[in-house]
Amino acid sequence: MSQETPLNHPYRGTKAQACANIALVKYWGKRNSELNLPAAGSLSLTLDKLRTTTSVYFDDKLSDDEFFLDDAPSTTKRLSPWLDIIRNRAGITTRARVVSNNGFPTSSGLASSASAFAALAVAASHAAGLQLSDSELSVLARRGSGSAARSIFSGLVEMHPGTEADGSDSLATSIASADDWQICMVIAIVGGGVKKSISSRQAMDHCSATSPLYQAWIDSVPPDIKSAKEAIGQRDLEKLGAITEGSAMAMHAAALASRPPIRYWQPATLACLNRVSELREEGISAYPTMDAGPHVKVLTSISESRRVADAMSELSEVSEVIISASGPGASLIA
Ligand code: 2P0
Repeated sequence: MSQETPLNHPYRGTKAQACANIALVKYWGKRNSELNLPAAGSLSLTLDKLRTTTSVYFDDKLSDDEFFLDDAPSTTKRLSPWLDIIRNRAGITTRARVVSNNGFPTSSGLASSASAFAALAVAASHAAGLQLSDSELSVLARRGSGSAARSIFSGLVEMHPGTEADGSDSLATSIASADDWQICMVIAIVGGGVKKSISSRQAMDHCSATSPLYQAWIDSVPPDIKSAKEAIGQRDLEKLGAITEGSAMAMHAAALASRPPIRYWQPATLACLNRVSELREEGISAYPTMDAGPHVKVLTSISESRRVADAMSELSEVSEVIISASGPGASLIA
């Protein structure tokens, strides 16, 4: 059989899946908005339970890209410019039909753009006839969403800010796969997973432009990544947890100091954080983190995760609790 190239067989439909990830050392700020280059590195845990499945089909009959998200037609405003990167690279102009489904609330601080663009990078590149390495997929996913670069990989992952002007070295690498060290995240959803009032993209730009704490936040990232990698090397959950909690609080402190402030916290958020502190006093390894939303995610061990989840479930303001172990990297499924 002759080798398939974008010219002789570009229009297959393909399906991929990717897991969301939660940062233990956060990404919050860009050095270049157009190429979506982060101002600093980050470090994350890919989560088995938060999965996105995406199909991409390049179709000659389409005059525009089409996007269906969780069974409803959705805007292609962010999707089409990103697909143009793939089309340019593959030398095609064909429009695509993209069908994506999340098994968890979208745009509510549960990192749906991370799994979305990671799954899309795998499915769309393959559908366009490109064969890309994981590093190339990570660069491509980053153009859609900074956190998506990390979801290409399993388990514990480092995002490198890179130094090249074109962003070719701004990509993620694996630190320890899900098989190397199984740890767990308990996600307490508060407010029923409602959509957030300000996107992380707008929020981090506003924070970098107005927060007097922004530079201090950026300066805190490299030492946190270094310490987190040492903790991972030593399989030291207590040390990794302390960095996780500190990084989230530093990011939110910078966001809160923006003018006007960016405040994702709800009363239920504080109730969760207080309960996590109590769990620690009871001897449980439980370390909270928060993203661009009111939910609280708790880093813990597999053996202690049920106890942490039960404690979160008992809080009246918590509407749902998800326990997730470390998950796999993005992959083609059809
Ligand atoms: C993170 N977040 O490290 C941080 C912590 C939210 C809080 O990455 O503008 O959707 O698309 O690159 O990846 C969410 O930001 O931002 C995020 P863009 P993204 O997970």
